[in-house]
Amino acid sequence: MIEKTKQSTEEKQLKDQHHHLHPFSDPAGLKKDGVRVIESAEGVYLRDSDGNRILDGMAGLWCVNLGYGRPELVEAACHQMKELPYYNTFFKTTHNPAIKLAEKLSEITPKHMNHVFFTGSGSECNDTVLRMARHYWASKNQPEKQIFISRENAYHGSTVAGASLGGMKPMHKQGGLPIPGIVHIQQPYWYGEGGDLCPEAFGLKAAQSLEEKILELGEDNVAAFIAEPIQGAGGVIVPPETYWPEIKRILNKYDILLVVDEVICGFGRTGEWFGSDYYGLQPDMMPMAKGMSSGYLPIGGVMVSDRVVEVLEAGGDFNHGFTYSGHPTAAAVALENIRILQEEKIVEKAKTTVGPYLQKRWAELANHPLVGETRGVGMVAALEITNNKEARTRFDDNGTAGTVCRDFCFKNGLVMRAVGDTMIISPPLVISHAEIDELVTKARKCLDLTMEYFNAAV
Ligand code: PXG
Repeated sequence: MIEKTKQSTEEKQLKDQHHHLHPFSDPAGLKKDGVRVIESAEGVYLRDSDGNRILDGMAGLWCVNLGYGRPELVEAACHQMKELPYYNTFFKTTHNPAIKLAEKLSEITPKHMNHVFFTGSGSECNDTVLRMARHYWASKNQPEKQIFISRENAYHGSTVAGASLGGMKPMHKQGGLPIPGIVHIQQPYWYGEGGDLCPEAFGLKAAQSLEEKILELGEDNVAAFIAEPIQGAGGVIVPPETYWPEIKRILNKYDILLVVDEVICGFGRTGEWFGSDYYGLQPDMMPMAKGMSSGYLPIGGVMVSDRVVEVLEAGGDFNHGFTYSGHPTAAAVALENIRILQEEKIVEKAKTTVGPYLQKRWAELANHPLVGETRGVGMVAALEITNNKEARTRFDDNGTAGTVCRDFCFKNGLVMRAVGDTMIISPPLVISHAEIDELVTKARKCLDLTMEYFNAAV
Protein backbone atom coordinates (compact mmCIF):
# COMPACT_ATOMS: atom_id res chain seq x y z
CA MET A 1 0.00 0.00 0.00
CA ILE A 2 1.23 3.49 -0.83
CA GLU A 3 1.53 5.71 2.22
CA LYS A 4 -1.18 8.39 2.07
CA THR A 5 -0.01 10.99 4.55
CA LYS A 6 3.66 11.83 4.59
CA GLN A 7 5.16 11.49 8.03
CA SER A 8 8.18 13.45 9.14
CA THR A 9 11.41 11.68 9.97
CA GLU A 10 10.91 12.58 13.64
CA GLU A 11 7.46 10.99 13.69
CA LYS A 12 8.81 7.80 12.15
CA GLN A 13 11.73 7.71 14.54
CA LEU A 14 9.40 8.10 17.48
CA LYS A 15 7.11 5.30 16.34
CA ASP A 16 10.11 3.10 15.72
CA GLN A 17 11.40 3.88 19.18
CA HIS A 18 8.03 3.01 20.75
CA HIS A 19 7.49 -0.31 19.00
CA HIS A 20 10.66 -1.72 17.46
CA LEU A 21 13.45 -3.60 19.22
CA HIS A 22 16.57 -3.48 17.01
CA PRO A 23 19.24 -6.15 16.61
CA PHE A 24 22.66 -5.52 18.16
CA SER A 25 21.61 -2.05 19.39
CA ASP A 26 21.55 -0.24 22.70
CA PRO A 27 17.96 1.06 23.04
CA ALA A 28 19.13 4.04 25.12
CA GLY A 29 21.61 5.06 22.41
CA LEU A 30 18.96 4.76 19.71
CA LYS A 31 16.59 6.88 21.75
CA LYS A 32 19.20 9.58 22.11
CA ASP A 33 20.41 9.69 18.50
CA GLY A 34 17.31 8.52 16.62
CA VAL A 35 17.45 5.89 13.88
CA ARG A 36 18.13 6.52 10.23
CA VAL A 37 15.07 5.74 8.09
CA ILE A 38 16.06 4.24 4.74
CA GLU A 39 13.29 4.62 2.20
CA SER A 40 14.58 3.53 -1.18
CA ALA A 41 17.68 2.40 -3.04
CA GLU A 42 19.05 2.14 -6.55
CA GLY A 43 22.32 0.58 -7.70
CA VAL A 44 24.81 1.22 -4.88
CA TYR A 45 22.94 4.19 -3.38
CA LEU A 46 20.47 4.38 -0.52
CA ARG A 47 18.06 7.25 0.06
CA ASP A 48 16.96 8.19 3.59
CA SER A 49 13.79 9.93 4.76
CA ASP A 50 15.54 13.33 4.70
CA GLY A 51 16.43 12.85 1.04
CA ASN A 52 20.14 12.15 1.66
CA ARG A 53 21.86 9.96 -0.94
CA ILE A 54 24.23 7.50 0.72
CA LEU A 55 26.81 5.25 -0.93
CA ASP A 56 26.28 1.79 0.54
CA GLY A 57 29.79 0.51 1.15
CA MET A 58 28.41 -2.57 2.93
CA ALA A 59 25.90 -3.92 0.36
CA GLY A 60 23.24 -3.82 3.10
CA LEU A 61 24.67 -6.35 5.52
CA TRP A 62 27.20 -7.91 3.12
CA CYS A 63 24.41 -9.28 0.96
CA VAL A 64 23.18 -7.05 -1.87
CA ASN A 65 25.78 -8.38 -4.30
CA LEU A 66 23.76 -7.39 -7.38
CA GLY A 67 23.00 -3.91 -6.08
CA TYR A 68 19.55 -2.46 -5.50
CA GLY A 69 16.66 -2.07 -7.91
CA ARG A 70 17.03 -5.08 -10.23
CA PRO A 71 13.57 -5.47 -11.78
CA GLU A 72 14.27 -9.07 -12.85
CA LEU A 73 14.35 -10.18 -9.21
CA VAL A 74 11.06 -8.42 -8.51
CA GLU A 75 9.50 -10.08 -11.55
CA ALA A 76 10.82 -13.50 -10.52
CA ALA A 77 9.19 -13.08 -7.10
CA CYS A 78 5.95 -11.80 -8.58
CA HIS A 79 5.71 -14.62 -11.11
CA GLN A 80 6.41 -17.29 -8.50
CA MET A 81 3.98 -15.77 -6.00
CA LYS A 82 1.21 -15.99 -8.56
CA GLU A 83 2.05 -19.60 -9.39
CA LEU A 84 2.89 -21.02 -5.95
CA PRO A 85 3.73 -18.47 -3.22
CA TYR A 86 4.47 -21.11 -0.61
CA TYR A 87 4.69 -24.80 -0.15
CA ASN A 88 6.91 -26.91 2.06
CA THR A 89 9.57 -29.49 1.25
CA PHE A 90 8.74 -31.87 4.13
CA PHE A 91 6.71 -35.09 3.86
CA LYS A 92 7.83 -36.46 0.50
CA THR A 93 7.16 -33.16 -1.29
CA THR A 94 9.12 -30.74 -3.43
CA HIS A 95 8.45 -27.99 -5.99
CA ASN A 96 10.03 -26.53 -9.11
CA PRO A 97 12.03 -23.62 -7.63
CA ALA A 98 13.62 -25.88 -4.98
CA ILE A 99 14.53 -28.51 -7.59
CA LYS A 100 16.02 -25.94 -9.97
CA LEU A 101 17.90 -24.04 -7.29
CA ALA A 102 19.38 -27.24 -5.79
CA GLU A 103 20.60 -28.24 -9.25
CA LYS A 104 22.06 -24.78 -9.93
CA LEU A 105 23.85 -24.67 -6.57
CA SER A 106 25.36 -28.08 -7.29
CA GLU A 107 26.70 -26.67 -10.56
CA ILE A 108 28.35 -23.54 -9.12
CA THR A 109 29.74 -24.93 -5.83
CA PRO A 110 32.87 -27.17 -5.64
CA LYS A 111 32.54 -30.38 -7.70
CA HIS A 112 32.33 -32.73 -4.74
CA MET A 113 29.26 -30.92 -3.35
CA ASN A 114 26.00 -31.89 -4.99
CA HIS A 115 23.29 -31.65 -2.34
CA VAL A 116 21.81 -28.73 -0.43
CA PHE A 117 19.77 -28.51 2.76
CA PHE A 118 17.72 -25.31 2.50
CA THR A 119 17.26 -22.84 5.35
CA GLY A 120 15.99 -19.28 5.77
CA SER A 121 19.23 -17.70 7.00
CA GLY A 122 22.90 -18.11 7.80
CA SER A 123 22.15 -18.76 11.47
CA GLU A 124 19.76 -21.55 10.58
CA CYS A 125 22.51 -22.98 8.36
CA ASN A 126 24.87 -23.20 11.29
CA ASP A 127 22.28 -24.78 13.57
CA THR A 128 21.78 -27.28 10.76
CA VAL A 129 25.52 -27.90 10.45
CA LEU A 130 25.91 -28.62 14.16
CA ARG A 131 23.12 -31.19 14.17
CA MET A 132 24.00 -32.67 10.79
CA ALA A 133 27.67 -33.23 11.64
CA ARG A 134 26.80 -34.94 14.92
CA HIS A 135 24.14 -37.02 13.16
CA TYR A 136 26.75 -37.94 10.53
CA TRP A 137 29.18 -39.28 13.11
CA ALA A 138 26.43 -41.07 15.04
CA SER A 139 25.36 -42.72 11.77
CA LYS A 140 28.96 -43.92 11.37
CA ASN A 141 28.84 -45.46 14.85
CA GLN A 142 31.12 -42.78 16.27
CA PRO A 143 28.60 -40.86 18.42
CA GLU A 144 31.34 -39.60 20.73
CA LYS A 145 32.62 -37.34 17.93
CA GLN A 146 30.60 -34.31 19.11
CA ILE A 147 32.90 -31.34 19.60
CA PHE A 148 33.08 -28.42 17.20
CA ILE A 149 36.30 -26.42 17.06
CA SER A 150 35.72 -22.82 16.03
CA ARG A 151 37.73 -19.62 16.40
CA GLU A 152 37.71 -16.60 18.67
CA ASN A 153 36.00 -13.59 17.08
CA ALA A 154 34.31 -15.74 14.43
CA TYR A 155 30.73 -14.88 13.48
CA HIS A 156 28.37 -17.73 12.70
CA GLY A 157 24.99 -16.20 13.55
CA SER A 158 22.69 -15.25 16.39
CA THR A 159 20.71 -18.40 17.12
CA VAL A 160 21.84 -20.44 20.12
CA ALA A 161 24.07 -22.76 18.08
CA GLY A 162 25.15 -19.97 15.70
CA ALA A 163 26.21 -17.65 18.51
CA SER A 164 27.90 -20.52 20.35
CA LEU A 165 29.86 -21.51 17.25
CA GLY A 166 30.75 -17.87 16.84
CA GLY A 167 33.56 -16.57 19.00
CA MET A 168 32.15 -13.16 19.97
CA LYS A 169 32.66 -12.66 23.71
CA PRO A 170 29.89 -10.03 24.13
CA MET A 171 27.42 -12.51 22.59
CA HIS A 172 28.56 -15.34 24.85
CA LYS A 173 27.95 -13.12 27.88
CA GLN A 174 24.22 -13.05 27.17
CA GLY A 175 22.04 -16.13 27.45
CA GLY A 176 24.51 -18.61 28.89
CA LEU A 177 26.59 -19.34 25.79
CA PRO A 178 28.43 -21.14 24.36
CA ILE A 179 26.47 -24.36 24.70
CA PRO A 180 28.55 -27.43 25.62
CA GLY A 181 30.65 -29.16 22.97
CA ILE A 182 31.99 -26.04 21.27
CA VAL A 183 35.53 -24.74 21.80
CA HIS A 184 37.42 -21.83 20.27
CA ILE A 185 41.02 -21.47 19.11
CA GLN A 186 43.07 -18.42 18.14
CA GLN A 187 42.01 -16.40 15.10
CA PRO A 188 44.56 -15.54 12.37
CA TYR A 189 44.39 -11.79 13.08
CA TRP A 190 47.98 -10.72 12.54
CA TYR A 191 47.47 -6.94 12.92
CA GLY A 192 45.78 -7.30 16.31
CA GLU A 193 47.43 -10.38 17.75
CA GLY A 194 50.60 -11.07 15.76
CA GLY A 195 52.91 -9.22 18.14
CA ASP A 196 56.54 -9.38 16.98
CA LEU A 197 55.99 -12.30 14.61
CA CYS A 198 55.91 -11.71 10.86
CA PRO A 199 52.50 -12.45 9.29
CA GLU A 200 53.69 -15.78 7.81
CA ALA A 201 55.03 -17.10 11.12
CA PHE A 202 51.92 -15.92 12.94
CA GLY A 203 49.65 -17.57 10.34
CA LEU A 204 51.40 -20.89 10.96
CA LYS A 205 51.15 -20.50 14.71
CA ALA A 206 47.43 -19.69 14.58
CA ALA A 207 46.79 -22.70 12.32
CA GLN A 208 48.83 -24.99 14.57
CA SER A 209 46.56 -24.14 17.48
CA LEU A 210 44.02 -26.33 15.66
CA GLU A 211 46.30 -29.35 15.86
CA GLU A 212 47.08 -28.64 19.52
CA LYS A 213 43.36 -28.48 20.29
CA ILE A 214 42.62 -31.72 18.40
CA LEU A 215 45.37 -33.51 20.35
CA GLU A 216 44.14 -32.04 23.65
CA LEU A 217 40.52 -33.11 23.04
CA GLY A 218 41.33 -36.38 21.29
CA GLU A 219 40.57 -36.86 17.61
CA ASP A 220 37.82 -39.34 18.54
CA ASN A 221 35.84 -36.59 20.25
CA VAL A 222 36.02 -33.93 17.54
CA ALA A 223 33.24 -33.69 14.96
CA ALA A 224 34.28 -30.68 12.91
CA PHE A 225 36.28 -27.52 12.45
CA ILE A 226 34.21 -24.51 11.35
CA ALA A 227 35.63 -21.30 9.89
CA GLU A 228 34.89 -18.40 7.56
CA PRO A 229 37.44 -18.24 4.71
CA ILE A 230 37.89 -14.56 5.61
CA GLN A 231 36.30 -13.50 8.91
CA GLY A 232 33.70 -10.89 8.00
CA ALA A 233 31.90 -9.42 11.01
CA GLY A 234 35.07 -9.97 13.06
CA GLY A 235 36.75 -7.24 10.99
CA VAL A 236 37.55 -8.62 7.51
CA ILE A 237 40.40 -10.71 8.81
CA VAL A 238 42.30 -11.95 5.78
CA PRO A 239 44.50 -14.74 7.12
CA PRO A 240 48.25 -14.71 6.36
CA GLU A 241 49.15 -16.80 3.30
CA THR A 242 50.51 -19.61 5.45
CA TYR A 243 47.25 -20.11 7.37
CA TRP A 244 44.90 -22.11 5.14
CA PRO A 245 47.59 -24.44 3.71
CA GLU A 246 48.58 -25.39 7.26
CA ILE A 247 44.93 -25.89 8.28
CA LYS A 248 44.50 -28.13 5.23
CA ARG A 249 47.58 -30.15 6.21
CA ILE A 250 46.21 -30.67 9.71
CA LEU A 251 42.72 -31.61 8.54
CA ASN A 252 44.16 -34.15 6.10
CA LYS A 253 45.86 -35.85 9.03
CA TYR A 254 42.77 -36.27 11.20
CA ASP A 255 39.29 -37.59 10.51
CA ILE A 256 37.41 -34.36 11.17
CA LEU A 257 34.82 -32.57 9.04
CA LEU A 258 35.56 -29.15 7.58
CA VAL A 259 32.71 -26.64 7.65
CA VAL A 260 33.48 -23.54 5.59
CA ASP A 261 31.01 -20.77 6.42
CA GLU A 262 30.44 -19.01 3.10
CA VAL A 263 27.61 -16.75 4.29
CA ILE A 264 29.70 -13.65 3.47
CA CYS A 265 32.37 -15.00 1.10
CA GLY A 266 29.92 -16.89 -1.12
CA PHE A 267 28.48 -15.70 -4.43
CA GLY A 268 31.43 -13.71 -5.68
CA ARG A 269 32.63 -11.63 -2.74
CA THR A 270 36.26 -12.81 -3.10
CA GLY A 271 36.25 -12.69 -6.90
CA GLU A 272 35.62 -16.45 -6.99
CA TRP A 273 32.19 -17.99 -6.60
CA PHE A 274 33.11 -19.17 -3.11
CA GLY A 275 35.84 -18.46 -0.59
CA SER A 276 36.56 -22.20 -0.77
CA ASP A 277 37.51 -21.73 -4.43
CA TYR A 278 39.73 -18.78 -3.52
CA TYR A 279 41.67 -20.78 -0.90
CA GLY A 280 41.38 -24.20 -2.59
CA LEU A 281 39.41 -25.73 0.31
CA GLN A 282 37.44 -28.99 0.20
CA PRO A 283 34.60 -28.43 2.64
CA ASP A 284 32.30 -31.15 3.90
CA MET A 285 29.60 -28.58 4.60
CA MET A 286 29.22 -25.06 3.33
CA PRO A 287 26.66 -22.74 4.97
CA MET A 288 25.49 -20.09 2.48
CA ALA A 289 22.93 -17.24 2.62
CA LYS A 290 23.09 -13.45 2.03
CA GLY A 291 24.43 -13.16 -1.56
CA MET A 292 22.43 -16.23 -2.59
CA SER A 293 19.46 -13.94 -3.28
CA SER A 294 21.43 -10.66 -3.04
CA GLY A 295 19.35 -10.20 0.12
CA TYR A 296 16.16 -9.52 -1.87
CA LEU A 297 14.44 -12.34 0.05
CA PRO A 298 15.69 -14.36 3.02
CA ILE A 299 17.10 -17.74 1.99
CA GLY A 300 20.06 -19.90 2.90
CA GLY A 301 21.32 -23.42 2.44
CA VAL A 302 24.00 -25.83 3.61
CA MET A 303 25.86 -27.41 0.71
CA VAL A 304 26.90 -30.95 1.67
CA SER A 305 29.76 -33.04 0.24
CA ASP A 306 29.17 -36.38 -1.47
CA ARG A 307 31.02 -38.33 1.23
CA VAL A 308 28.75 -36.88 3.94
CA VAL A 309 25.58 -37.34 1.88
CA GLU A 310 26.44 -41.01 1.37
CA VAL A 311 26.40 -41.56 5.14
CA LEU A 312 23.33 -39.37 5.72
CA GLU A 313 21.40 -41.27 3.08
CA ALA A 314 21.96 -44.49 4.98
CA GLY A 315 21.31 -42.84 8.35
CA GLY A 316 17.49 -42.73 8.41
CA ASP A 317 15.42 -39.65 9.29
CA PHE A 318 17.31 -36.41 9.96
CA ASN A 319 14.81 -34.83 12.32
CA HIS A 320 15.46 -31.25 11.35
CA GLY A 321 13.98 -28.62 9.02
CA PHE A 322 12.31 -25.25 8.78
CA THR A 323 8.88 -24.13 7.55
CA TYR A 324 10.67 -22.00 4.99
CA SER A 325 13.30 -24.57 3.90
CA GLY A 326 13.40 -24.09 0.12
CA HIS A 327 10.69 -21.39 0.15
CA PRO A 328 9.51 -21.26 -3.49
CA THR A 329 9.43 -17.49 -3.87
CA ALA A 330 12.81 -16.99 -2.20
CA ALA A 331 14.23 -19.86 -4.28
CA ALA A 332 12.92 -18.31 -7.51
CA VAL A 333 14.59 -15.01 -6.61
CA ALA A 334 17.85 -16.78 -5.75
CA LEU A 335 17.78 -18.57 -9.11
CA GLU A 336 17.27 -15.31 -10.96
CA ASN A 337 20.04 -13.70 -8.91
CA ILE A 338 22.47 -16.47 -9.85
CA ARG A 339 21.38 -16.29 -13.50
CA ILE A 340 22.27 -12.59 -13.59
CA LEU A 341 25.57 -13.12 -11.73
CA GLN A 342 26.47 -15.72 -14.38
CA GLU A 343 25.15 -13.99 -17.50
CA GLU A 344 26.61 -10.59 -16.69
CA LYS A 345 29.89 -12.21 -15.62
CA ILE A 346 29.73 -10.27 -12.35
CA VAL A 347 31.88 -12.73 -10.38
CA GLU A 348 34.45 -12.79 -13.17
CA LYS A 349 34.58 -8.98 -13.17
CA ALA A 350 35.01 -8.98 -9.39
CA LYS A 351 38.17 -11.00 -10.02
CA THR A 352 39.56 -9.29 -13.10
CA THR A 353 38.46 -5.65 -13.16
CA VAL A 354 36.26 -4.24 -10.37
CA GLY A 355 37.98 -6.11 -7.53
CA PRO A 356 41.55 -5.21 -8.54
CA TYR A 357 40.50 -1.57 -8.99
CA LEU A 358 38.83 -1.48 -5.57
CA GLN A 359 41.91 -3.05 -3.95
CA LYS A 360 44.27 -0.66 -5.71
CA ARG A 361 42.34 2.45 -4.69
CA TRP A 362 41.74 1.13 -1.16
CA ALA A 363 45.46 0.41 -0.66
CA GLU A 364 46.19 4.10 -1.31
CA LEU A 365 44.59 4.86 2.07
CA ALA A 366 47.59 3.20 3.75
CA ASN A 367 49.50 6.49 3.45
CA HIS A 368 46.97 8.26 5.69
CA PRO A 369 48.51 9.14 9.09
CA LEU A 370 45.76 7.26 10.95
CA VAL A 371 45.98 4.05 8.93
CA GLY A 372 48.14 1.23 10.24
CA GLU A 373 47.24 -1.34 7.59
CA THR A 374 44.94 -1.84 4.63
CA ARG A 375 43.97 -5.31 3.46
CA GLY A 376 41.40 -6.98 1.29
CA VAL A 377 40.48 -9.61 -1.27
CA GLY A 378 38.18 -9.14 -4.26
CA MET A 379 35.27 -6.99 -3.15
CA VAL A 380 35.90 -6.87 0.59
CA ALA A 381 38.46 -4.75 2.43
CA ALA A 382 39.47 -3.30 5.77
CA LEU A 383 41.76 -0.71 7.30
CA GLU A 384 43.10 -0.37 10.81
CA ILE A 385 42.97 2.97 12.61
CA THR A 386 46.03 3.48 14.79
CA ASN A 387 47.66 6.24 16.80
CA ASN A 388 51.11 4.77 16.06
CA LYS A 389 51.78 3.01 12.78
CA GLU A 390 54.91 1.17 13.95
CA ALA A 391 53.62 0.03 17.34
CA ARG A 392 50.14 -0.82 15.95
CA THR A 393 48.52 0.71 19.04
CA ARG A 394 45.02 2.20 19.42
CA PHE A 395 43.70 5.52 20.70
CA ASP A 396 41.91 3.51 23.42
CA ASP A 397 40.58 0.00 24.07
CA ASN A 398 36.96 0.85 23.40
CA GLY A 399 36.97 1.23 19.62
CA THR A 400 36.27 4.96 20.01
CA ALA A 401 38.23 5.91 16.88
CA GLY A 402 36.24 3.45 14.78
CA THR A 403 32.94 4.76 16.12
CA VAL A 404 34.00 8.38 15.52
CA CYS A 405 35.03 7.55 11.94
CA ARG A 406 31.83 5.55 11.35
CA ASP A 407 29.72 8.50 12.53
CA PHE A 408 31.57 10.87 10.19
CA CYS A 409 30.87 8.41 7.35
CA PHE A 410 27.15 8.48 8.19
CA LYS A 411 27.15 12.27 8.08
CA ASN A 412 29.09 12.35 4.81
CA GLY A 413 26.97 9.98 2.77
CA LEU A 414 28.92 6.74 3.12
CA VAL A 415 28.05 3.50 4.87
CA MET A 416 31.31 2.07 6.16
CA ARG A 417 31.18 -0.23 9.19
CA ALA A 418 33.43 -0.10 12.24
CA VAL A 419 34.49 -3.24 14.10
CA GLY A 420 36.37 -1.76 17.02
CA ASP A 421 38.93 0.45 15.28
CA THR A 422 38.83 -1.58 12.06
CA MET A 423 36.89 0.10 9.24
CA ILE A 424 35.41 -2.33 6.74
CA ILE A 425 33.75 -2.25 3.34
CA SER A 426 31.93 -4.86 1.28
CA PRO A 427 30.12 -2.95 -1.48
CA PRO A 428 27.75 -4.38 -4.11
CA LEU A 429 29.80 -6.31 -6.69
CA VAL A 430 28.32 -4.11 -9.42
CA ILE A 431 29.91 -0.90 -8.10
CA SER A 432 31.49 1.14 -10.95
CA HIS A 433 35.03 2.55 -11.03
CA ALA A 434 33.64 6.08 -10.56
CA GLU A 435 31.66 4.93 -7.53
CA ILE A 436 34.79 3.26 -6.12
CA ASP A 437 36.58 6.62 -6.54
CA GLU A 438 33.77 8.29 -4.63
CA LEU A 439 33.92 5.65 -1.88
CA VAL A 440 37.67 6.07 -1.39
CA THR A 441 37.47 9.88 -1.49
CA LYS A 442 34.75 9.86 1.15
CA ALA A 443 36.64 7.33 3.28
CA ARG A 444 39.75 9.55 3.20
CA LYS A 445 37.72 12.61 4.12
CA CYS A 446 36.23 10.78 7.10
CA LEU A 447 39.69 9.65 8.21
CA ASP A 448 40.79 13.32 8.02
CA LEU A 449 37.80 14.35 10.14
CA THR A 450 38.61 11.60 12.64
CA MET A 451 42.18 12.85 12.87
CA GLU A 452 40.97 16.43 13.44
CA TYR A 453 38.65 15.12 16.15
CA PHE A 454 41.54 13.50 18.04
CA ASN A 455 43.88 16.46 17.47
CA ALA A 456 41.24 18.80 18.93
CA ALA A 457 40.80 16.50 21.93
CA VAL A 458 44.51 16.74 22.88
N1 PXG B 1 27.78 -16.80 9.14
C1 PXG B 1 28.46 -15.71 8.77
C2 PXG B 1 29.88 -15.84 8.30
C3 PXG B 1 27.84 -14.45 8.81
O1 PXG B 1 28.53 -13.36 8.46
C4 PXG B 1 25.85 -15.55 9.62
C5 PXG B 1 26.52 -16.74 9.55
C6 PXG B 1 24.44 -15.53 10.10
O2 PXG B 1 23.58 -15.23 9.07
P1 PXG B 1 22.12 -14.62 9.36
O3 PXG B 1 21.49 -14.69 7.99
O4 PXG B 1 21.43 -15.53 10.31
O5 PXG B 1 22.28 -13.26 9.90
C7 PXG B 1 26.51 -14.37 9.24
C8 PXG B 1 25.79 -13.06 9.33
C9 PXG B 1 27.77 -7.46 10.88
C10 PXG B 1 26.77 -8.55 10.67
O6 PXG B 1 27.48 -6.57 11.67
C11 PXG B 1 27.13 -9.71 10.03
C12 PXG B 1 26.18 -10.73 9.89
C13 PXG B 1 24.89 -10.55 10.34
C14 PXG B 1 24.55 -9.36 10.97
C15 PXG B 1 25.49 -8.34 11.14
O7 PXG B 1 28.82 -7.46 10.27
N2 PXG B 1 26.59 -11.91 9.32
